[in-house]
Amino acid sequence: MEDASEVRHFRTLFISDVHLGSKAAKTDFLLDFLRTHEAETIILVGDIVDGWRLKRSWYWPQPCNDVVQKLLRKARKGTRIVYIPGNHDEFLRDFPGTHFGGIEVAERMIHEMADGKRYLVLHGDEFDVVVRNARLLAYLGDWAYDTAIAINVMLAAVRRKLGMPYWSFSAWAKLQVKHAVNFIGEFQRVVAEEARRNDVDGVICGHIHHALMEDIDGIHYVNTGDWVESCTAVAEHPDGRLELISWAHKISASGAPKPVQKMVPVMIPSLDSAKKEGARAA
Ligand SMILES: [Mn+2]
Repeated sequence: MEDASEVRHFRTLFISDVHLGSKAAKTDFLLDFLRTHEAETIILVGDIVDGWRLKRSWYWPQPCNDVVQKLLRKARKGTRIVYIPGNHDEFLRDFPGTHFGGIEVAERMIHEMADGKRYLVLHGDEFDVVVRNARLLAYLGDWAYDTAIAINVMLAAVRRKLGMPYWSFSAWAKLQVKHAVNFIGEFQRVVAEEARRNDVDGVICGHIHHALMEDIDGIHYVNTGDWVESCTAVAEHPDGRLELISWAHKISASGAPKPVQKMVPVMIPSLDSAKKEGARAA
């Protein structure tokens, strides 16, 4: 039998959508995961800190510090850590190429697996506009696709400068459950298409809180999931093989640390405020 406390060693770990600073963040699960998983490289694939949530009301209990300290300690001990910002921690997008505490910040990156396969790594929020207007853009053609992405990036920057929150898929999905399933499928297709444009074998992203490893039209689509509900991460073995790890399942099976918050079906931390503000928040 495998000992639950045994430390597993990987070449790379990919983690996204932790939403530190929101009450929904499952920090205890993540701390347990970080204690029992080591890697040469850890890539944080966005929405690690929920900056928009923190702007509204400060919620930063000790476990949030513990997660940050744990990551910084790993960096000090020689783990390479790359932080790719998402829409919730987009304040970091003003600092591409910088380092803090040994952690590199990058907007996106190409990661080469041990077996030579190349993966585009990005958070994924830049495709929201394309996904929401998929039908119209398909009708208008390629130029509209590129223009829509460019406009989305520009608008996001303007909104950021004005202190306005970014449009949130999760908040929107909660209110438009019927369209959410289509959105997820369309998101996966659009992200896979972006990988193809970049001439890589696969793509690793987060954002939609749906962990998945699947072949989409010849592109290996990998979504790391989240630490708000599903508690999932993606690990690269020394031979380049990828594994989707679900840590909530492991913990409930071994009866180890109990989560502080009870499991509630909340996709995003800022839903209540999003509702108040008419679904445009976070
Ligand atoms: Mn996101």
